Amino acid sequence: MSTSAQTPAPGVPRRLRIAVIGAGMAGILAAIRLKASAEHEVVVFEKADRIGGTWRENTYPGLTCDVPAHAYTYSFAPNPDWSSYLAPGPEIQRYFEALVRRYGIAPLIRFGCAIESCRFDDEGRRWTITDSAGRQDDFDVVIAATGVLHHPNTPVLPGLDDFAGECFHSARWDHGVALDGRRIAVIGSGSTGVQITSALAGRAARLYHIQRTPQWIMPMPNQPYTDAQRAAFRADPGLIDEIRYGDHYTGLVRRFTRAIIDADSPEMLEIEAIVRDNLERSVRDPALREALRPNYRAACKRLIYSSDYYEKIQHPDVEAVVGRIECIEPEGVRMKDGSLKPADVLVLATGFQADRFVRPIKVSGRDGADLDAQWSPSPSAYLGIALPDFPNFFMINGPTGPVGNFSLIDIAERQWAYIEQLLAPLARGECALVELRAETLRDYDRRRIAAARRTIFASGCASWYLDATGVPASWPWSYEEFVDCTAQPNPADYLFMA
Ligand code: NA7
Repeated sequence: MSTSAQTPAPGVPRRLRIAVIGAGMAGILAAIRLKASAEHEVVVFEKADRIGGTWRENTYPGLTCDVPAHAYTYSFAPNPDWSSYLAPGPEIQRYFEALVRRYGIAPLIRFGCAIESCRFDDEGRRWTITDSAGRQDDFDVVIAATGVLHHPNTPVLPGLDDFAGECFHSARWDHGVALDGRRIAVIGSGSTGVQITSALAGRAARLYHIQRTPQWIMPMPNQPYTDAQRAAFRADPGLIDEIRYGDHYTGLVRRFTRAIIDADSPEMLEIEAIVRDNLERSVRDPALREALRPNYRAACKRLIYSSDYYEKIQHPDVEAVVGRIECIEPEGVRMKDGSLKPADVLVLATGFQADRFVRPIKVSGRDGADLDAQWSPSPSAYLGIALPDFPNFFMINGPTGPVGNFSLIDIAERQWAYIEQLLAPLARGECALVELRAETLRDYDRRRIAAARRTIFASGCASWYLDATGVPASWPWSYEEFVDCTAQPNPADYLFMA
């Protein structure tokens, strides 16, 4: 049995060897789909010893997906058992683990296998993948399903190493550290910092939520599903479809994307009114209310959904600390105003290096093209999927795809269905390589950047949406536009090479 990719013969249908990098939500999707088609040989490389990606790595208290659970679910694997409208992180991890079992894809996964490089061999017209142990393997196609927010951002704060207590990043939660009755400082007010603060309020003896920039909070009730509701979902999957495909949720997504792409739209004004009203109604103390009032527009940073943050921040043992940090001292956090926030535990909810897509894997394409160089100063990929100079190399949830407040699973499924169509001519032997035309990406980027500058993300705030040049890197058009663009590849956008 051959385990390496064969040099393709023109016109002869072939079984492709496909490498999928990453066994998170996107990699599992690709593996399930490829296994179901049974057409190709698939190897999934996973650097950890478990599947799950972001849901494996993030285990912090309060972790909840802010997309409704029934929409954050593969279309082909609805889950009647979600415990609540918004699912807790561990439940999502269990969902993926159950699917890996149900679809029998574990045997396809090489765990503990960190890929160091992917090198395209111009002569053999295949990819050589090398892992950190120096093992090499050849493939016809590489699918990078390496995630979006993956590499923790550790802030540069003077004295951080001298902190006398326990300190860890939110995505590296140390479950050996006691929390109850202790003094805890949480740095960062993105979705993560807000969820952690809400979860620890009332548990910590003293909880400081330290925020350089306060955030707008969109109220989002999170009702648990009752046993009767779950039984009804099981009996009638149409009820699940009503949640995920019905007017309520899809209407929200459509209105939200319209708001994002037109900062002066009625939809945007409605969002602003809701979050302003939430702040006014929920925070009693006028001084605290003003401290928590952002000085930029709603949804400029990724909008935070929470039903209880404002309530929890007013808990007697919790203090919102709005301002800049001077340094970390052994006893706690010293603020620029001179105050010390004494802490036993320091949680860095300081986000991720959002432009690290695929890297640190070293990828070299046709004629030695270097991915790092192509992505300097900032990464982009056509529809978040494909690049010129990197034939047969496709991404799921790659740069410039939609990463707004809606289901990345839906986005990944659409991208995968598009990629499958690009694989088809390879499998039929009509060509050996499919590669995006350079002009396709150039034209896309020209239009994308112009549109991105008009989105709410560019309305004057710092956020992980902005690339190194200050341009929002998220899909800048409507959801419907994404659906249209990914429905079918336009052959004119690609080179199909023998
Ligand atoms: P985010 O949304 O990137 O938030 C990171 C937070 O950390 C944000 O409040 C930052 O303040 C703060 N930060 C970062 N560096 C520092 C320093 N040096 N000092 C003080 N504060 C700092 O990350 P999350 O993990 O909350 O959420 C990421 C996504 O995960 C989320 O959007 C969902 O898609 C899921 P800043 O606002 O820059 O002043």
